[in-house]
Amino acid sequence: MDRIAFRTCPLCEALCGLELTLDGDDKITSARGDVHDPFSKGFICPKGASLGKLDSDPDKLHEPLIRGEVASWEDAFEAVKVQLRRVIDTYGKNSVAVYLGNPSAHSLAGPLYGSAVIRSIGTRSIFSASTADQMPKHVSSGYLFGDPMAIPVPDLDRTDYLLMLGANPLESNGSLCSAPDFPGRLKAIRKRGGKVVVLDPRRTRTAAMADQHVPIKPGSDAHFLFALVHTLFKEDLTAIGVEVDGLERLQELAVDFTPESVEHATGIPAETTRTIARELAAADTAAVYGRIGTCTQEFGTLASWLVDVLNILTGNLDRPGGAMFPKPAHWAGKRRKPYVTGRWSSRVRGLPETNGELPVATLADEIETEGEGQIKALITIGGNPVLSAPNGERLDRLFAGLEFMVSVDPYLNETTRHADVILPPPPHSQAPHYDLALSGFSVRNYARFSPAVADRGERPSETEILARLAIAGSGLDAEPGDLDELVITGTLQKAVQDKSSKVYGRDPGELRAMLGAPDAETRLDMMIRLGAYGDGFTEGEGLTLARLRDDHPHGLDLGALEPRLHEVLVHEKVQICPDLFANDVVRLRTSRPDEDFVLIGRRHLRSNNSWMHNVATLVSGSNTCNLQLNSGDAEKLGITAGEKIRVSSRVGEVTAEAEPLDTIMPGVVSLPHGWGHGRHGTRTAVADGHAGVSVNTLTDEQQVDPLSGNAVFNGVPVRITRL
Ligand SMILES: Nc1nc2c(c(=O)[nH]1)N[C@H]1C(S)=C(S)[C@@H](COP(=O)(O)OP(=O)(O)OC[C@H]3O[C@@H](n4cnc5c(=O)[nH]c(N)nc54)[C@H](O)[C@@H]3O)O[C@H]1N2
Ligand SMILES: Nc1nc2c(c(=O)[nH]1)N[C@H]1C(S)=C(S)[C@@H](COP(=O)(O)OP(=O)(O)OC[C@H]3O[C@@H](n4cnc5c(=O)[nH]c(N)nc54)[C@H](O)[C@@H]3O)O[C@H]1N2
Ligand code: SF4
Ligand SMILES: [Mo]
Repeated sequence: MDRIAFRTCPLCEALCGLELTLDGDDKITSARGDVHDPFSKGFICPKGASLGKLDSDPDKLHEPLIRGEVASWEDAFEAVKVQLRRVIDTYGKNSVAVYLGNPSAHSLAGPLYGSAVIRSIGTRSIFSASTADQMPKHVSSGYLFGDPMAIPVPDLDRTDYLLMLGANPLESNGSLCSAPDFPGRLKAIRKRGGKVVVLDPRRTRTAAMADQHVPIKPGSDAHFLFALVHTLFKEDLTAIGVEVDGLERLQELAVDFTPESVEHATGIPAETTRTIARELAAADTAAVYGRIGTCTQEFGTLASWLVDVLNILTGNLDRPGGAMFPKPAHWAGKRRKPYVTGRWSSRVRGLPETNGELPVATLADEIETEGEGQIKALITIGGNPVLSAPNGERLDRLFAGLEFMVSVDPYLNETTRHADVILPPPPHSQAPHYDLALSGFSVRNYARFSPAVADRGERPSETEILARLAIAGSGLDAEPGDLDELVITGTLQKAVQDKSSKVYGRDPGELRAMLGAPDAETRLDMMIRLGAYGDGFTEGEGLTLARLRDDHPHGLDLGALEPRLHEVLVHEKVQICPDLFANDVVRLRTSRPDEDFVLIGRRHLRSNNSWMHNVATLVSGSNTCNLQLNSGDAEKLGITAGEKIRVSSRVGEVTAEAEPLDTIMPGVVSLPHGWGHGRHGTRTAVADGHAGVSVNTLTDEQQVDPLSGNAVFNGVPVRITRL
């Protein structure tokens, strides 16, 4: 008998509700948009629609592998324990590295247990996809507001003017801005008479649907944004609505960034820049939004910072229609200590720690360079750095020589083929969902809890796998429930002593008695009850996990975003011009030599980073790994469509088919990331038939944004040659 079940789509940041049909064997036979979800209202994309195929992909692992052989869970965890302890005892804690990949931000397990894995080992060798992604934005918010997680999102549904840089939500469905049906929300801005302006080296589908597309040279956003700041000051167009420190210094820094002075760097005519500054200031409400194009570049932190500087200068920070701070259901109060980076540095290159982690761009150095603290073992959780990190080929070589590697991953892929032990989590149908990471960045306040829609039988959940991994790392004899109990009692004890908490002064034992058995869902229940909309353990009004689950199976709309800077601001005032950033402006001023060609990335609607190319319906048609280049450049070089072209950089070379287009700037070429399949020892039959090449064979791990340590994927110098 078929049945219907509902859950949040876990595949990207858009948080769409899904209506799933399951057959008598609990297999998902169809996935549609959940029309009753108050946030996504039935929106779905081709990836969400493929959840069933992804769930039941025959190449997925169901049981652990120890050196390629199927093993019992017990043996696998025992092997992990023995090997981790051996490496720690021989070489010390920092010799074990942890890499947390993108899906671990989309699961319940990653946010709840990732840190337990790290802490149980006590290692500082912590890496994640964040330093290949949004770390500049965390650093920017950390210094502006004191909290790296206080990232303002554009109030898409109410803004009159959206200035968007380095984002292509028509393909990506949005990032650091969870907005199901992002394309529809953009269209609505225009429909209500607003304006959308997109800065991108390519005329993407997003740029094409906007009112205005301004082509910008890769890596030059900070120049352009500074020229906007300059113009606002020069023409007396500022209208600051929040208290700030550092305004004079900012104004001084902006003095010589005239629109004319940045023309060469950005490729943008001075008049265009001036007009945008004036429009931004004149709009009733406006939001500036920068995403991955502005982060994964040499000046990622400066660009991310200037985005919010503009929101502040135009009076649009923290007001409806501007850039606002979401309030997720699990939000339990302001951060205490103001954020800093560089509390320690990486061993080999001296790169600063950010958010407690080190740049993935230096993972290879830390494995290769001998000495105390050299990485000898690696744990990957939902990550594929061989394809996703800069100079992935170097990691590929080095992973092969590690003394021990364990991966929590459903696939035997480019990265996990090096693992001694693979621990596969159950498919999405068998996992519950609550978006701890992304509901903090959504354009409406919204909460949804989805219980698992199918039974996983004897198989451990991902939360249990990570808990067991943490226990293995600690060397202690414990059960996952012991770990949860520790977290629960610790959290409650802190909460009752916190004056701003709903449970201040209460008896922690009494609160504990109101919760269930120690597990992931009980922890979530605790967070929601302590959270912004929670019942505060009163059993009166307010949210609990059970209420969210039973009364709101399609999700709960908690309203439009409201001004709340005072709730998140850790500093006394917004620090509009932090020293760390001001000092980096020197680097921005020293112009780079012009390169003949620079490489940028791109995303395709039916891909998702490196790991969804094994679903046949997603890898067909236009979802291909072509080298896009400007038609004029192609003509000059005599390159024709479909011709094989060699692309080389300081670190490597690949061969890809040319796709000349008039929608990409001259001097810019583009390859999507996440390809380069078909390697020996993987089990991804469909992906192997659509292998493509890895753009990260070309990207240079020695280039980073120095303030955040973030990888540079855009503006990579390359040479193009005909074969
Ligand atoms: N379909 C699909 N959706 C995804 C993903 C996916 O792989 N596929 N990945 C998910 C993840 S992990 C993330 S982080 C988000 C990212 O979401 P987005 O930030 O929207 O990412 P992209 O679609 O890559 O858009 C980045 C745009 O920046 C442009 N760009 C490149 N360099 C520069 C530059 O120097 N300046 C400016 N102004 N623009 C530049 C590129 O041409 C590109 O159009 O997407 C998520 N959603
Ligand atoms: N050149 C270039 N490189 C990039 C980017 C770019 O724009 N250009 N984008 C960067 C960005 S934004 C990101 S986020 C990173 C992503 O980088 P990573 O996170 O390293 O890579 P993914 O491709 O997302 O790999 C996800 C892995 O998780 C596994 N997985 C899938 N679902 C689950 C699950 O539920 N649980 C667990 N445990 N594992 C699961 C998959 O099998 C796969 O091995 O790539 C970065 N790399
Ligand atoms: S847009 Fe993202 S969340 Fe929505 S269905 Fe597609 S992959 Fe899932
Ligand atoms: Mo990402």
